[in-house]
Amino acid sequence: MAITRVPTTPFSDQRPGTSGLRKKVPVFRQPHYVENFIQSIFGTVEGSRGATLVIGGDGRFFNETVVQTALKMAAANGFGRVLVGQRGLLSTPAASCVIRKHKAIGGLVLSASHNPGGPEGDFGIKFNMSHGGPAPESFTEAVFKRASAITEYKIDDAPDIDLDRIGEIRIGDMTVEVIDPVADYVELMEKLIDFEKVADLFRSGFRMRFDALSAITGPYAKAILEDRLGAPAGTVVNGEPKPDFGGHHPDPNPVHAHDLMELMYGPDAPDFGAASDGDGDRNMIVAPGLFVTPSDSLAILTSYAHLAPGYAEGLAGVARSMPTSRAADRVAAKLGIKAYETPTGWKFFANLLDAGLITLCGEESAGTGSNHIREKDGLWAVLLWLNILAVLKKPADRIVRDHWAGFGRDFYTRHDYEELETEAANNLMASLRAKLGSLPGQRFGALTVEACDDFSYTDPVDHSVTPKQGIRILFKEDARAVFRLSGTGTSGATLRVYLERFEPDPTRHDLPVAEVLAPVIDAANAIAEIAAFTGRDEPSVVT
Ligand code: G16
Repeated sequence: MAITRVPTTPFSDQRPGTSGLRKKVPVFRQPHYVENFIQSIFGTVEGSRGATLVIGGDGRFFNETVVQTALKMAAANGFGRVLVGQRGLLSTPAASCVIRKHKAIGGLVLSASHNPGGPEGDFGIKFNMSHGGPAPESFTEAVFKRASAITEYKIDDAPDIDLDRIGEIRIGDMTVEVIDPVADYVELMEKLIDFEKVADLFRSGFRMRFDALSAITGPYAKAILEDRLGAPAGTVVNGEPKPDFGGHHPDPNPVHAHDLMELMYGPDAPDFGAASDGDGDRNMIVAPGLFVTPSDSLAILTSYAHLAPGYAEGLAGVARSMPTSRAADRVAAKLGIKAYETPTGWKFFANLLDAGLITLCGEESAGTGSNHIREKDGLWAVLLWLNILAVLKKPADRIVRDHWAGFGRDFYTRHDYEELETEAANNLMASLRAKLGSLPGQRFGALTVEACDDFSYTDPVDHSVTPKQGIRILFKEDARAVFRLSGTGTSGATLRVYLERFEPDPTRHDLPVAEVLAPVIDAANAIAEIAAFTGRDEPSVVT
């Protein structure tokens, strides 16, 4: 077997976004497209000669093809050993866990997360560092620079390997170990969560539904919930990962996980409902008759994490992305721990976790995690909830309402305007930025602007500055609107508008979300002139 140097020319669109390079499958299928990007990553990784690399993905269409290519390129680029999930599978949190446990130099994670799959769907490639988390912007920019000037890539001309069989095989001088994608992850969960208490909960007749949306978490959820914790067979639904997610849009929110919502709001709702996304890092929590916003979920987990063995000593601090509601900050204040506010993107949590400044972190986009890995972790969040439910012995909806009664409720919604003309979206943001100086003091309907800015983040650990991370508008009436453009979309631009209002009065906590937020929505629409810039009267998705 020989190493081939293949001449190539750059593609101009290989700049990674919020979470790696995400594009439509046909874009990735262009000749040399995948190879160029992987070569640019391998060229950027320092110390790769002889090192261990992890490779795996969420099983979406094109996953195995890219795994085979990546293996041959890893061999040609001098890696010593690759750990690859059986059938090329590894959930994103499991990849992070495997990288850390086996002290790998990093990992290639193949996923477009919650975006739809299939031949016309989305695909993605990202690199995670040795701490198990997504590469920082300094790394991804270096990858982009290389990709923009690439002239050749290296690949071993070995045949495809058998990814079905667990065990070792060689490609050139490199060892490939096909591993059970679930085992290391289960072992880690056992250390953090009181499996005995959760098993007792299921023995007592507790009923739950976990909807894996035909994506990667199915095998993990079955192994843990049904096989280890004794939940009845059938607790996990849509548990077989499919290349097109069975036509599901694997985004665990009330819109896309509608079957789960219907069940949980119906007459025979089980005690607890949960879902995860395409690559297993997101989670959705639903109590009977009550969707728990990711922002509230982070706050509640922050309140009660100490009930699980992994967090029995308490939390060092908590972090949330800027557009996430401030619910967790209120809990942090009560606990006497520090709360951090980061830009959108899991990578910003890594420094805080590595420095021991925080133990938990989370985002409004259905991501919650802790210092156990350096990715958000959907199933872990569900297990921590189960641990808390098992100890508190209170219904999930009661826990949420008690939380609101104690801390106040942050009414929250997000409006997404998808597939906008990129220029129109950029113009809207530019116009908003230009207005910032004149907004304070202005009244929009029932609300008055108190302050506004374009969020800029200074990392408390390495002091790097990340500017322009979203426009924040604070209203005097304890409400907030945030505007930013998504960094994970694959066609056109997506405008995200995050809307929230704090309500301390418990007698108002059961008001409909739409009613409480109507003045904030009106003010946000007026300030950003959304209809004028985009031609849209309604958002495409409301969560
Ligand atoms: C990724 C990032 C998250 C971010 C989310 C949405 O999640 O890891 O930190 O909140 O994208 O980003 P955007 O608003 O830019 O689309 P995932 O689950 O897609 O990897």
